[in-house]
This record gives sequence, structure tokens and C-alpha cells, in this order.
Amino acid sequence: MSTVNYELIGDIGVIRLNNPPVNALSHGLREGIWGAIKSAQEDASEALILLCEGRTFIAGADITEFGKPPQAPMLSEVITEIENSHKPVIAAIHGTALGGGFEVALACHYRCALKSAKVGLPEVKLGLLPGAGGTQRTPRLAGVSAALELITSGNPISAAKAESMKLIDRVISDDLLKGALAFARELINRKAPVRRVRDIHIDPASIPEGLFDEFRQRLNKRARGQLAPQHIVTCIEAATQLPFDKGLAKELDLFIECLLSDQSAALRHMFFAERSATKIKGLAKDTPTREINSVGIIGGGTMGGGIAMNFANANIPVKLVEINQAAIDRSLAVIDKNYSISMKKGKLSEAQKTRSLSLITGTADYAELADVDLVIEAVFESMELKQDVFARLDQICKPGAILATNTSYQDIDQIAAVTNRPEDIIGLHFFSPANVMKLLEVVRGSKSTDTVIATAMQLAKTIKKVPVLAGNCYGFIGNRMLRPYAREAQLCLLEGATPEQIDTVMQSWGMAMGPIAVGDLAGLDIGYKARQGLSKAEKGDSKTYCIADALVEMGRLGQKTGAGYYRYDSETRARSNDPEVLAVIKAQAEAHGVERREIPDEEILNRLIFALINEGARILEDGIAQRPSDIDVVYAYGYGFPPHRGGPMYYADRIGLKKVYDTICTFRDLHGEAYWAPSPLLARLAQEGRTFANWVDDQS
Ligand code: 3H9
Repeated sequence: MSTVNYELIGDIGVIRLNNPPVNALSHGLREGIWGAIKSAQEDASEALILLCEGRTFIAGADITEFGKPPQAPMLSEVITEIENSHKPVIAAIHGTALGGGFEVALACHYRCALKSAKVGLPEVKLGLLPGAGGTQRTPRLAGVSAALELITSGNPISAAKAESMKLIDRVISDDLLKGALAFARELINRKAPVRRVRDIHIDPASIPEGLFDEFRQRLNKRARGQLAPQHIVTCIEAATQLPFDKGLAKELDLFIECLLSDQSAALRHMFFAERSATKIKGLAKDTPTREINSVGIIGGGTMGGGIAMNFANANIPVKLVEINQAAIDRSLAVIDKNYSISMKKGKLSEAQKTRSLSLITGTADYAELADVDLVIEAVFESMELKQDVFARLDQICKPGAILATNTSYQDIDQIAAVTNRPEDIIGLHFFSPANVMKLLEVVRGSKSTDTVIATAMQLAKTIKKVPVLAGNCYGFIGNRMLRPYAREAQLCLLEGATPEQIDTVMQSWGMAMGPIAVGDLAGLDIGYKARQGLSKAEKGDSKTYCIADALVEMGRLGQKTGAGYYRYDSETRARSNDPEVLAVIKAQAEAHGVERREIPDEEILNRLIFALINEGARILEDGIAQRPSDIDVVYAYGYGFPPHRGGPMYYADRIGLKKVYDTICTFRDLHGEAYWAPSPLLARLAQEGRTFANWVDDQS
């Protein structure tokens, strides 16, 4: 079948698009639509329907074409052709009409959609704005406030919601073609006019005073440092002030500026990185998977409870194992509270909460796990304890059950070794809060089978996580890289920076939180307790933890005790600097013979980020991550790395590996080989003038 087909059904012309997998508006499709609309003007049709084959309506411009020389007809020309049609054109939507795809629908004179369909303008997530009239037509139909929210969030909405916002005219319950034909017939019978959205006038008096400025300020907080959201506001404002064509011209100018920006390049990298992370090298596409219809979780603490919620939300029943009824009750109460918070935020209905809660049951009896398809252990980070849990599970669970550990850093093989089924053991490392954070590190043990890995990757999709495969080493990908990052933060403190300086530098650069504030949030006692079990040699250089230890010994465990590196207001949780902490830092610096100095912001940034990059390169050398972009996904989805900077490895490529290497060598000369020996891979690529991205090509 060709990309665009045309068929006359009675006096209705049906234009069918077929460009798998998602009907992206590649050159061939644009040309086909343009031609079909043009030639249909001359035939016997009274109305035209634009409809897609396959799993979805048009999902947007073809992102792979960005950055390549443009080929006519441009999307804007296709859209003008549709809108200029003298016969009514009806978009018939199923799946997702996104970005340029929804802009095509907005240029049609009428829109109908299957009940299950979604529409939206997600360009902002790619650092772009709708560049084919979306910012001009949406406010004309839905109003300015609704358009601001829809386009700056980028989140799709249901067909029903779109209908209530006047973005869709008719919702169809079952057969889309049948429904669209009936809708077209109705329009023909009542001689419905060719209704062009561009002709709708926005009354400036209908716009609340100060709306745009207020929205810009909100975005300064919500999307700090990002270009596209601010430009979207400007475009929508232009729609209220300028004639349609001038508004379109403004939109195009700002779209091009976004398209050429580093931010959009980084976000487009993240889009493809997330998708390639799901592909496992050496794993056949038809690798069999196991069905996961029931799950057991060992440990109902913050982590176990959060993990349970993921499965319940996906309609998979969960048995939560705790030591006794009191612990079960505590755990279920926390889960209930978390669902209530989501309900208050409008993210969940009462009925959804009730259904999810009914799927989570507590038990103190391991024997109840005999029939589950998957068990996830989420107990305290002690190898002895974990081995004990797995030995018990091995006795109880049915053959073929997958046994997973949620450990953040322990050796998967050592855990698997206590079972008689090491091939069924895997790491499923969730991130806290587990019901919110999108990342799932899938950790491959040396004996984990392809089927177990493929099942875990598929399962991640079911529970709406972004999976990344990691090899088995201390801390896997994410936490292994976090160590040198946290180490540098501690050393900067000792050498002269304040907690606030470090956090401000990192947050202004785009990290969701600074590393010192993260420590307070997680609780300083966690690292402290973990260190208690280690020998002096295992603990390493005391300069990297002496401040944290001193604070814990003063009872300052972080936010939960109202004080850690900062002091926290008991009601608002607002943080403030504390001279007592500065005194601790100074005392520790003196005790370790470190002379404090003023540390430039740039040095802090480079020491922290380049430490991540250097360890990332070692992770690639060791084969712990499959590809550099997987590391980027881990950092963006699990550690608050700003997606508009594209993840640490992409960022390194962007600024140049030679620069990264040279700076690391300078740090090595100043601070010593122990922490700053450059990774051999980084050194080689820098010398060859290459990037991590093109190193990948050698590997495949
Ligand atoms: C835009 O429209 C700009 C305009 O305003 C102005 C222009 C002038 N292009 O996600 P999946 C590929 S910007 C090219 O796994 P799902 C994807 O890489 C665009 N390729 O499926 C993958 O390839 P592979 C605005 C695309 O069912 C395969 O399709 N639109 C595109 O989980 C399957 O994708 C968007 O931002 C594309 N636009 O989810 C929508 N989209 O198999 C982006 C997908 O080789 N797309 N591919 O890895 C999506 O959000 C999801 O793909 C969608 C399907 C929800 C549609």
C-alpha cells in the first residue's frame, strides 16, 4: 500500500494515510496529503475525510528529518492547502494526534475522534513549539488560558476533554470510519460551511489582565531556564494581538529559533535515547517472555510500598510481605495516604484509588507467595538479610517465578548464588519515591536468562517506567556514578564552599536539586549506617564523609529531624543556612589539614559534572551500560539531570571531549590520581577528536 490512498465512498472522499509506525509527517506523507487534497477539489466528492491506517493518527512531524535540508511541500503549505479546501475536510482521529498531526487536524474544518483517542501538542517536550499553526489555532478554539496550559505542558488530553474544550466536534464510540462517514453525511445534508479556525477572532477583552506575565513567571519556576515554554507564551500572546498570518509568521520565527537551539537538540536526543534504551543488544526481537499477572513484594517500607503502587495501578495484584500485622497496617496506611495525596492533586479518582487499594493485600506469611509470577525484595541493604530472603523464596516460589532484588548497589550474583535458580534472578532497581520516579534499572546477573531480561523490559512498559539495562557492579550505572559526584560535593565543602553555594550552582545549572539538599532529603543516617559496617579501608578517604558523620553524631539527620546541612522550618519545610554547620565544616577542614579558599562556581560545576562523565566513561569501558545514551536516560529520569542538557554523556559530547579530558587532567594535577585519573576511553576519544555518540557506531 502506498503512503496516501484516496477512495470515493459515494460522494465522500476518504484520504487514508499509511506511514508506519506512527504516521509521522515525513516528506512522502506531506506530498501525498497535499496532492490528495488538491486533486479532490476537482472530483465529485462533497466532503473529505482524513484518516490514518495503523495504530495511530499522525503523531507529529518526522523528528528524524529535523536538522536535514527541508523538502517541499513544507508542513505549513500542506496545512494551508487543507484549510483552503472549498469542500469541508474532516479529520477522523484514533490513537494519538500529536504535534504536527494535531495541527493538521486543527486545519481541517471539522474533527471527530474515537473515544479512546488522545490529542495534544507535545513539542515543548522536544524543546520546540508547535510550528504549523498550533499556537494560533488552539487559542482561537479553546480560549487563551486553556491553550497556554495545553501547549506549555505538552501533555495529551482525552477525546472527551478535547470535545469539552471545543478542539473536537464529535466523539465516536466504535467504528471510526463508519462514524466519520455518518458525521460527513450530516454535514453535507445540512450544508455545513467550510469552517476555518483562522477566521475566529479572539476578543482581547476576554483575556484577564496580566495573564501572560503571570504565566511567564509560573514557567520560570516550572521550566527554569527553558526557551520553548517562554516562546510558546509569546506566540499565544501574538495570536491575541496580530492578524492570523502575522501570528503564524511570528510562530515560525520562534519555532526555527527553538529548532536550532542546543536545548531542543538535547531533548530530541533524549527522545531517541529513551527508545533505544529499550533495545537489548544480542536479544532477539522474538525472545519469549513470561506473563506477570501477580506480584509479591518483600518489605513494605517506603520503597516496597511505592513499588506495590506501580503494579496495582497497572491492575496487577500485589501481596506485600511484612514481619507482623502492625507492620502490614503501617505499610497499607502509608499507601492509602499516598493515593489520597494523588487524589487531592486531581491525578486520581476515588474509584481508581479504591480499585488500586483493593489489589494490594498484606501478609506476614511467605508461603502466600507460592503462586506469584514475580517477587521483588525491598528489604534493608544488608547482603546477609537479602541472601536469607532469597534462600526462603527459592524454597517457596513456583518454578518459573522471577525473583528480583531492588538493591541499590549490592552484587546480584552473590544474591543469586544462594538459590538453585540463578537464571531467574535479576535486579529491578526502582528510584524513590517509587510510585513517582520513572526510571527502572534492570540489572542483569551473570546467569539471568534472555527471557527474564525481556520480561523485565516489557514489564517496565506495563507499569509505565523507563527501563535501562545495567550490568552487575557496585551501584550499577546510576549509583556508581553518584559516588564521585557526591565525593566532589563533599570535598568542595571542605575546601571552602558552603552548602548553599554548591546547591545554588547545581540548581541554577538545571539539576532538579543540589547534592547537599538531596542528602538532607534522603537522610544522612542512611550513609552513616552503611559506613558503620565497613572497615576503615572500605570506607575510603574520611574527607569524603567526615562532615556528614559529624552532623549525624549531632543528631542532624536531615529534613526528618528538622536539621542536617541546613535547618528546616517545622511547618513550611523552608530551609535556611545554619552557622553551626559552617562551624562543623571549618572544624573538619582544620582536622584534615585542608586550607579553605573561595571556590569559583565554575569549578564546583565542573568538578561535579566531570566526575560523573569520567565514571560514565568507565562504565562504558566495563560494559556496564550498553551505550552512552542509556547513561543519559538514567541520569535524566533517576537523578534530576536537566533533560534539556541531554544527560552527562551527551553534554560531554556537546562541550567537546577534549575540553572535558583537559579539565580532568588539570584536576588530576591539582587533586591527585586517586580521584581524577582520566578514563582510558575518554582519553582515547579526546585524542582522536571523537564523541561518545560516534564511538557507539564502532560497537554495533
Ligand atoms: C512536531 O510535530 C513539530 C510541528 O509542530 C511543526 C513542524 C514544522 N518522528 O514511542 P514509540 C518512532 S514535533 C519520527 O516507541 P509508542 C520512535 O522513535 C513532533 N519517529 O511508540 C519509534 O521508533 P523505533 C511532535 C517517531 O506506541 C517508533 O516510532 N510529536 C516519531 O510507545 C515507535 O515509537 C511528538 O513529539 C516522530 N514524531 O508511542 C510525538 N514518533 O521503533 C512523539 C515516534 O525505531 N511520539 N517515532 O524506536 C510519541 O510520543 C510516541 O511515539 C507515540 C507512540 C505516543 C506516538
